[in-house]
Amino acid sequence: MGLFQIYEDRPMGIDPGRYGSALLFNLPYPFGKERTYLPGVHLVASQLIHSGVRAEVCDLDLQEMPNKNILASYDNFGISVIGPSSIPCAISLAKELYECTGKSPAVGGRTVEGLEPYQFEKLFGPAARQVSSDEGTKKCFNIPKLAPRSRVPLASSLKNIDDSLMKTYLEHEFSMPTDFGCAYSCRYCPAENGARQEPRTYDAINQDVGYLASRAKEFGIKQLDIYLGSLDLFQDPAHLRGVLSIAASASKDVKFRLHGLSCASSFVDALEGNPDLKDLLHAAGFCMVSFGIDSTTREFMKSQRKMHNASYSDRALDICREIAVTPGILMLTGFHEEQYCGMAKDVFYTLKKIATHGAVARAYQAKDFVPRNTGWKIISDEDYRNEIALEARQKESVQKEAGYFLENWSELRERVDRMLENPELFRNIDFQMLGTDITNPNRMKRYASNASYLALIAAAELLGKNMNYPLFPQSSGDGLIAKSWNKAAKYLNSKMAFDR
Ligand code: B12
Repeated sequence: MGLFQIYEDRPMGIDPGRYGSALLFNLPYPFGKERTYLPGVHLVASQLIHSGVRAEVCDLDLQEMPNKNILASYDNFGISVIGPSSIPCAISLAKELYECTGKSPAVGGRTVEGLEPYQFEKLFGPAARQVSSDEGTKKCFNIPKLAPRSRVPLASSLKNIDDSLMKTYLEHEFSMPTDFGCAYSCRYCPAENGARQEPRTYDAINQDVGYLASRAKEFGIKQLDIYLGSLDLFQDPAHLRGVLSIAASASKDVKFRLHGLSCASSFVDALEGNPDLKDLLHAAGFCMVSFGIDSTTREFMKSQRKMHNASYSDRALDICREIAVTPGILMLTGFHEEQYCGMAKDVFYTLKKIATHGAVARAYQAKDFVPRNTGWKIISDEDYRNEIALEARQKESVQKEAGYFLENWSELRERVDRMLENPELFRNIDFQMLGTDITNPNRMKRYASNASYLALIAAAELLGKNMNYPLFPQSSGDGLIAKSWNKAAKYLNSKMAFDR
């Protein structure tokens, strides 16, 4: 049966292939080991399919690069970049595709959206086209309309995956979007934020859950481990209720283990305002929620525009204990404004909650500036910097939030330029990476934040409650010591578990 006979909800009502063909690439894990994770770029492929492009996905983690003849049969190429650490690999793939086919691939994803056009040009040259919006996608793939991301089922693209690969994906954790964006705008966050969440339609979610459950049944897989890819899962309790109901009714065929991320305040408000949610969470197989706690210091949370405070964090963890859902504590250390005692407090807080609430530690090393966050934009975009400088003169809160970047932008710009000169250094702004002089210019604070990051991971590991592992940075030097260090770092990084 053809794809479009099953999925009648064809937003555009267009013949598949009317606008040619495209091959989209999922980049391999950037730190030298194989990763099995259903690529998120299937969502873009589904959008293109529903817009009339015959789109397919090549997962370079698990599949070979197609040969020249196969590549030549596609009209267009796309590359999705999930994080800054994948930039070096995206550049070499774009160049390879361009040299092999003469076609410059479209490169998109949240990281790429955060690069200024001059930065993209410097990194990719003429070998690639930057995609920063739906308009850009339409232009690159020559389509008059793009099917909306919230309406397309992932299943439209998943159906093109061969059976053995599909089985492998379903045997591992994978992500499924439930909504897009986030109403809050935490200062360091590089995600899509600052506007109301856009829910995915129940129809699209229903089709996906049904499809995934039926494939799992066919392969004899009893349980699906799904990361509900929302930036704040409990922000819209009514929508979440709908999502959970779909999972609960499909769980006759296959057991679900669902988990997701939430702001502590959204979680508390949702659970206290909707007491029925607890039973629905259990019926759907929801077992873990991670909170972006990030700090225990009030001043710091305010300067980051975090919505929760210490009492929300405590209450969220208490509720988890009451309803028997495992809490994950995302703890970022190493922001420029953090104080030494604050770092120590964060480590103790996490360890205490491991002991009292069965929490799991998810430690990260903060990066003040990454493509798409406020810090990066102030450093890189002069007009934006001037706008913020004007606001900062009028409002004390803006001065508190942005002052560091406004005062130090030229020193920080030199660091960004170093990354543009040597793209390998983009690996150093991965959130698992130990801080370096690029990311943490203050030497003493860098040592302290690296020490607290490692201490938290080591202690949580000993308690059997650790989820993340550290990565070792690349040196920008070219002497013998730097080269040997880079080799050793690459080896160690390939032994670390990848970020989930
Ligand atoms: C699932 C997920 C993962 C999975 C990725 C699995 C995979 N291979 O696909 C895992 C768990 C492995 C992961 C890891 C990381 N992730 Co992640 N992840 C997500 C999550 C939840 C969903 C991303 C997704 O697949 N969406 C589906 C895609 C297609 O949609 P989208 O990203 O919104 O993209 C839209 C547009 O950008 C555009 N688009 C995207 N790609 C392309 C490509 C082309 C050609 C075109 C035309 C358009 C286009 O179309 C989409 C809209 O329709 C988001 C949070 C969120 N809810 O958005 C974070 C997110 C993308 N992750 C993020 C980060 C930072 C990471 C890490 C780098 C963390 C770290 N250690 O530092 C790691 C490492 C990744 C790596 N380098 O390999 C950041 C990215 C921020 C940024 N500006 O760079 C996000 C936004 C989370 C956040 N709050 O900051 N992640």
